[in-house]
Amino acid sequence: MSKEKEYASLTARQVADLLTQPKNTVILLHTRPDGDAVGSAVALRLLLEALGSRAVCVCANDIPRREAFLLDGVQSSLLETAIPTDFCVERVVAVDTASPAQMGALADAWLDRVDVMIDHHGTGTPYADGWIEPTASATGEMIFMLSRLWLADGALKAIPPHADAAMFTAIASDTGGFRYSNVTPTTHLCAAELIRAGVDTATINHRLFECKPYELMRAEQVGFGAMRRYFDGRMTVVPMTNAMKTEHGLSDGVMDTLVDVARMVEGTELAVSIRQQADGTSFRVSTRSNGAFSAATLCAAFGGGGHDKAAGCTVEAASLDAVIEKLLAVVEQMGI
Ligand SMILES: [Mn+2]
Repeated sequence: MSKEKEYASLTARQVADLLTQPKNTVILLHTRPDGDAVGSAVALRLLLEALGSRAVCVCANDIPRREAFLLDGVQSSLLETAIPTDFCVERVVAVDTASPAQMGALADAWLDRVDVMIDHHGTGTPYADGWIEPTASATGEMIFMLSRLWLADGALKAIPPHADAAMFTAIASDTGGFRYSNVTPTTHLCAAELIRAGVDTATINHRLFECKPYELMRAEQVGFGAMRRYFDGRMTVVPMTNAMKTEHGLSDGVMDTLVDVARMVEGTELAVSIRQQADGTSFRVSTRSNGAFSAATLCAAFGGGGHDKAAGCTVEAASLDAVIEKLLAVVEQMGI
């Protein structure tokens, strides 16, 4: 019988002291990395380097295009190949990664080697000693706290400017530009200090929230054109079939925001995007709830999962209409 391991719950001060010791450090971040994961990892890398360590950020997936500027001048890729051949790993820190599953393909080789986890998700499965702070809006807010502890105790004379920019990016990403309910007075105080330190927040906000690749906007346009509404507009569906992709020359890499298009329509309680997969008979369904409707319960009916506000599943069906029919039956049963 395997026994559940007990992990120590660390404070910011303890983590700060631990990481002050110079060591070759691998910083792990979760699969399909977002701005908080990448920003936190890059900021921590630069801070550890300023403290005398060598450090490298590693993820199961390479960096998304929107966050690519964070790696500029830091390292060329997030993949394991980014670890220099002469790098003898002495310490492993995981950031923004709540559970082993979130490590993706890296879990096999790295999970048991994690020394410290730094994360703000309160609902994960701990896999190492760590500092877990569910009141922090973003892991970036926690890295900010570490950076200012090091500044206050003299371990650091200055914060590398790119580290400050990366922390701001992390916090702005996870708060949707300081708009979500996870924003606290502390979040704004962190941002204020980062602005004072000289972070170019306007440029970062533009990159994160006001600019999209042309092809992605084309995909949104095509999806918007095929939008369907049900239950007096309380459910909004944006479909993307293989025929639509072919006709408009769209690749699968630009489909992630379709559900956000559906979500923006006034009166929408449940937003759904349905993307036909290459095999033709499986459809990837992403759902978002704007209100009390549970996206997780809907997707669980099809073997998927997620949170009440955001969930996903894959539905097998002969056509788009058949998928919608299946979804409508469950939504009607749940009540919307
Ligand atoms: Mn996060």
